[in-house]
Amino acid sequence: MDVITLGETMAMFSPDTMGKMRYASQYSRKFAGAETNVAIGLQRLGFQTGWISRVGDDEFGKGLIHFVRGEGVDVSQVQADSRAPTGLYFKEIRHEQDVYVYYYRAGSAASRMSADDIQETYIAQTKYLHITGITPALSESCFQAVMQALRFAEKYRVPVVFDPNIREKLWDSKQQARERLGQIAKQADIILPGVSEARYLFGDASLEQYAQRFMEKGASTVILKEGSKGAHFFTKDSHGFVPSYPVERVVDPIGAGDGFAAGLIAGLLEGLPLEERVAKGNAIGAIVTTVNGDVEGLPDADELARFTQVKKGDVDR
Ligand code: KDG
Repeated sequence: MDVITLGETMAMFSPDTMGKMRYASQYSRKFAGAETNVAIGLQRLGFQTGWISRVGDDEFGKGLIHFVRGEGVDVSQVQADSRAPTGLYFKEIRHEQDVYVYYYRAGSAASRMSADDIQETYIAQTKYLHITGITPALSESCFQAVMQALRFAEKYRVPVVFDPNIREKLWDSKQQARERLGQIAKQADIILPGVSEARYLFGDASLEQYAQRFMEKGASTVILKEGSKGAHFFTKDSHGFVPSYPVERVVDPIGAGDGFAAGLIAGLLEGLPLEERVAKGNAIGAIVTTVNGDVEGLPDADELARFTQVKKGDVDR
């Protein structure tokens, strides 16, 4: 397996019209979750991924597993839990730059994941473990599941890619978020926070200081993302900035960070230099924003190559 990830995927309801949610009467049902967004992004680029989770033993859970399996992700470590429902989430697109999410996921099947759900042999055979800061925020047992996966990763020297993905709505307090995300960061090799997330964790400081704080915890590479502008990278002996690709129209920005993570990890697996990995992340993040849905825009290798060539002016449209 190239990459294993663990977390919650939900039935997602995207309004068919823009504006306040109270007026939205028609929705398109999709499926989304940061971790499977990354796994699906990698599958589309030709990599092998696996996902650890729980879904409700209900119609949404069944549909969700079909969908993720259909994208080629290994779902052998996903359990159907008859004691809790599949989580839901609704989007409110007031306009393309002003998008809100509402969760109906408290007590969901995925929030009942625990350390016992993590199989040592499954983690032992992967090239990378991908962790987001969403999973540990779901419940105490989910936090323990993440810590167990990290212990196995350490035992088998599996490098960890950590995206803090801070969801304030899911944490009990800022202090809890800071402590727990800090604990996870200590086990991570590559950390991908947004600049605003670094500020949330460490307060006001320079980009160099944020990178330094993460590296003091043990990370070898820190990528500080600045949305549509691009991303800054830092290692012990290098740093730089890779601008993103402008897009004509942002349709739905949610999922861009997961697209970035998929591109960056793909670049790692391909052995690309760091700058090119970041550029690949930027490109996929940009493409994702042009399509409605969190995974619908994730490109395959040909689409990705065409996007970057068009942006460089190398081909006609
Ligand atoms: O990163 C996109 C995710 O936010 C979305 O797919 C849903 O996993 C999700 C979450 O917890 O917000």
